[in-house]
Formats: sequence, structure tokens, C-alpha cells
Amino acid sequence: MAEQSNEGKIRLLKQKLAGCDNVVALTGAGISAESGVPTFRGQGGLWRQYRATDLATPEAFARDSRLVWEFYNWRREVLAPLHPNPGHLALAAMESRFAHFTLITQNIDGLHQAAGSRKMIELHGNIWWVRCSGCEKVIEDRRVPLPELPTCGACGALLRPHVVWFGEMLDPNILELVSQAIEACQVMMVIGTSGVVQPAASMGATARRRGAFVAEINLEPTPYTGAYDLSILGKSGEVLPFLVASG
Ligand code: BV8
Ligand code: ZN
Repeated sequence: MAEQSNEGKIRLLKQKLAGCDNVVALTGAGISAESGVPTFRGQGGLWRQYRATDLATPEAFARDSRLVWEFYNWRREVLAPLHPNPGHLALAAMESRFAHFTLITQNIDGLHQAAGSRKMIELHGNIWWVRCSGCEKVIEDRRVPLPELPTCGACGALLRPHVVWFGEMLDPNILELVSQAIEACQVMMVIGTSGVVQPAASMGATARRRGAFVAEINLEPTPYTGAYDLSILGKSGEVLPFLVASG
């Protein structure tokens, strides 16, 4: 059976989307690559000689909070001038096309919101928000850069990025929303993610087991490709606009 062309696969996904009213999209760093955001595993996925998994941990913060803040300040400086790309905009447009649409993102860059997405779940937090390690106060703070060791205006304790670090549990309320969305969806798109970090990595396979039609959009196959119905190889900023284009 000849391998279906990408055009054929995109047409099939469009048909599946046209025939349903409950859609979930899961995104990773790949959807922001065309906006200039360095991915974790792609070229430039490293800060100096550190892997994100070395610095994005509570242990690293306890060991050297100045270094971890330098890492997040660097990412804030890289992100601040960047804009959503056609991939983000297509997903924002999709939101109003379906009775039920849920965007689940692993990205902390805030580009989906900037593109106009509202029905979305930030699995791993947002780099533009900080949390007090003393009184747990959570506030938005878009200063670039933040002070080297930013402190809480309420209690003076050290602030930390309001993101989920490796080894930290995800918010149970968020996990509940995710499982409800995956339980009910008829089509799920897994976009620009390498399928390495759990629990996000196995969400597509869970939806498939629940009977959803699952399509992957990525530059290359991932460890979960075989568990999906469709693998569209291409740039999300080029493929996704086709899905919202009429005709
Ligand atoms: C937890 C926020 C309970 C912070 C992030 C052993 C086995 C299994 C699991 C574990 C294990 N040991 C520990 C774990 C759990 C761990 C985990 O999964 N570790 C991995 C490394 C093995 N998970 C956790 O710790 C989670 N918590 O499980 O709690 C627990 C607690 C203790 C012990 C056990 C369990 C918390 C995980 C969240 C961590 N925080 N981010 C910050 O960003 O600073 S994760 C971060 O990395 C991102 O949010 C994202 O999730 C991940 C990066 O992955 P991607 O987004 O997919 O990016 P990547 O660069 O890898 O890939 C990009 C893809 O895009 C590529 O495929 C590329 O081909 C494609 N692409 C590129 N350009 C394009 C494109 N595609 C389309 N178009 C393009 N233009
Ligand atoms: Zn405080």
C-alpha cells in the first residue's frame, strides 16, 4: 500500500475534523520554533552547557537560585520580542469552529494566548508568571530582565518561576481537566512535541485508546508515531493553516 502523500494525509485530517464537534490539540516546543523560540532538543536547545532538565528542577533552585534565575531571565529576554506564527494563529482560529475545542500546551512561552487562544490548558505553567516560595502568592510579572534574585512584594521571600519543574507534580485540577478533554474528544492533534516528557508524552496514546482519531504533526517521527492514526511530516506553521483554510 503506497505511503499516502502529505497532501492526502492533510485532506484526511480535514475530513475527520469536518465530521466532529469535539477536538483536542496538544502542543510542544515545535509549534513555537517558527517564532524563533529555541526547542529543548533542537539546535540551541541548551543554555551554556546546561540541559533544561539540569536547571528546571527544585534541586537546582535550592542549590543555586541565582543560576536558575539567570536561565529564566535569558529565556524571557529571548521570548520578549517574539510573536505567534501561523501555527499558533490557526489553532486560535480553530477554537470557534468546534462546539468543544481544548488546546493543551507544554509551552510556557505564552504565544498561544498572544495568538488569541482562550480555551487552553498550560500543563507546565507560564514563564511570565512568578510564585512566592514563602506565601505562595502567584502574580504576572513581565519585567525583562527580572532582578537577579526577585523577591515577593507581600512577604519579601524569594520568588520562583510559576512553572512545573522536573520531579514536580502537575496541578491535579489541570490533570483532571486534561483527562475530561481527552475522554470526550473525537479528534486529537499532537503537534511539535518529541514525546519524551511525561505525563504529556502519553496523552495522545491515551486518547487513541479511548477511540479518538489521533494525528501527529511534526518535522520527524517520534517514539509515539506508531500509536497514532496519522503522522503528517511538516512544519506546524505550514500544515495547520491548511486545516483552517476553506475548501
Ligand atoms: C512528574 C517547564 C510526578 C519548565 C517542563 C522516567 C520515566 C518516565 C518519566 C519520568 C522518569 N523520570 C522522571 C520522570 C518524570 C519526568 C519526565 O518525563 N522526565 C523525562 C525527561 C524522562 N516528568 C516530570 O518530572 C513531570 N512531573 O512526572 O511528576 C513524578 C514526580 C517525580 C518522579 C516521577 C514522577 C513534570 C514534567 C514537566 C517539566 N517541565 N517545562 C521549563 O520549561 O523550564 S518540560 C519541558 O520539556 C516542556 O514543557 C516540554 O514538556 C518538554 C520539551 O518537550 P517538547 O516540548 O516536545 O520539545 P522538544 O524540543 O523535546 O521537541 C520539539 C519537537 O518539535 C521535536 O519532535 C521536533 O521534531 C518538533 N519540531 C521542531 N520544529 C517544528 C517541529 N514540529 C513541527 N513544526 C516545527 N516547525
Ligand atoms: Zn510572598
